[in-house]
Amino acid sequence: MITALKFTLLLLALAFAQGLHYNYIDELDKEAGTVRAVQASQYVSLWPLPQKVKILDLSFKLTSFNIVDAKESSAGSSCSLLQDAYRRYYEYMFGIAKRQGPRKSRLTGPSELTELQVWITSPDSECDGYPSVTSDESCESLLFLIDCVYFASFLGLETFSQLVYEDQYGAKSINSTAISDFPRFAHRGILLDSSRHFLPLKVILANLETMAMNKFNVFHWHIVDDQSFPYLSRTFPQLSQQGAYHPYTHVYTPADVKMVIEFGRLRGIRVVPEFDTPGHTQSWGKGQKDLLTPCYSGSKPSGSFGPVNPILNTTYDFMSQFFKEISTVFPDAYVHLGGDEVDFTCWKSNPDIQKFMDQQGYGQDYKKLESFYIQKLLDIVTTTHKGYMIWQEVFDNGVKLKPDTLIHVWKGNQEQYQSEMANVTSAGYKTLLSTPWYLNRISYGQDWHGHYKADPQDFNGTEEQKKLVIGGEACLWGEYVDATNLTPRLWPRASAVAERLWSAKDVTDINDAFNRLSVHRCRMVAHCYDILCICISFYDKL
Ligand code: CP6
Repeated sequence: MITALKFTLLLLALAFAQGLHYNYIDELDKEAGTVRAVQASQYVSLWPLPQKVKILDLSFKLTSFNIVDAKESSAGSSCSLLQDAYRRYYEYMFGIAKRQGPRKSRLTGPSELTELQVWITSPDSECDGYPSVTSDESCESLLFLIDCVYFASFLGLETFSQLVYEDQYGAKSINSTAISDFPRFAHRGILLDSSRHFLPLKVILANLETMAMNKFNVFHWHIVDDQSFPYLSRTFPQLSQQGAYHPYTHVYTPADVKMVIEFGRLRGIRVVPEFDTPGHTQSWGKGQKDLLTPCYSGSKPSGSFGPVNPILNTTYDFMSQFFKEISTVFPDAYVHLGGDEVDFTCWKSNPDIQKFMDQQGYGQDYKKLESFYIQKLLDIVTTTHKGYMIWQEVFDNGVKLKPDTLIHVWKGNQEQYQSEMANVTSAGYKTLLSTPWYLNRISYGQDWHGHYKADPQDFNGTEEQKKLVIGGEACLWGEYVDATNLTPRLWPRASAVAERLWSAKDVTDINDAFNRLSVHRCRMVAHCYDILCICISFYDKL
């Protein structure tokens, strides 16, 4: 449905004849795949690098510049998704201060450019949709015409804005450019962890803004974990009441969650929440009696608790209600169900669990008990009509999975994760990679080189297997990260991952990447102040 919405950005070069446009795209086609932005112009700092770029030494000044709907467009002023994007990118390129009332277009000289027209050729109603893993993100552009599909409009505008530079007199300018662009992988995510440290809403929004600058399209929200439960559930408010660091200030209310989702949608970014069970659930136990397994010390309960208790019916009643709520609050087609790092010590100590193990004939194989739980959970989530993502252990433990399950690889060294990718894809599952992109790990120097070099399709497997790799995620776990150090730890390091997941496989020149990334970093730093403005004004509106 969404892919049907054709989105055309048409930048009118008033002084230029049509003929030039066509010659230009022909030339790009002839050189298919061989054109690289860096060869073309000293002004180019595109990041991530588009698939094909041609930049001529022919520049235009942006004079009395406007981004407007084309007359022919079917989605016009009522499409707030687009209007918001025009406003944002205008302010981003020219600053908020200059925006004082409507600017009049006027006829200009031969090397001036006044309008970016946005032309949509399918129904306006699709402006209300959400991005999905199947959204078409490709864009074609020639000279000053950019032709994208719906959610790709942001990507086209982002690329356009990166092409704008100041000439030697300080005038905003752009060179004649032809671009043919599409992502190498459909799933390009960032994981943020709001449980180990609470992340204020504006930090999350600012991060979504920076993600958009890097063409990331999935925000994996690891929202709760052992340490705290900041998600305010309408069905089970006691979970955050008891489990958050603070019941009012350190929670995400339904309005907050809506805002994150909408802020992402306006940038073509999906929000995939993770509710990780049966491990990593200490904070859940505070507000939900009997959810966790009581651990024993000898024959007596020790007073501490382990993973979710898999042997009680009440556990599954709770999970049914809880995930029913989640499926309505989060519009994305996927939810991440975790399933990693389950510690069996507590289960082993509990006599009721031991009895259950005997009854089921599991012997001492606690992986079977874990699978028993996960299988029931997956059935519950299936009834909510969501697809699911899970960490690799769930696959490793042989849990029966729906064919469209996404398996998230995070463990091991290079050799181990490559063989895991081979195993997962040879079993026919789609997969995404995070192991080389644990950005919470830091070391002295330019450690982005390692992130940049890792390639999610580098493993022994057939072409069919490689196609099952749908992308990857950079993970910023929160044990040592809060609002004060999040931005410099994540950016520009995550940008390396962004280019690996967007650009062609052979874009591997580290020196060239360094030159472009240096400029891109400046752009992100410069935008930082504006990001806060944008986020705060957005925040105040609601
Ligand atoms: N929390 C959860 C974590 C981690 C995982 N799951 C983790 C493990 C190893 C490293 C970093 C983070 N903190 N819930 C693993 C998926 Cl190095």
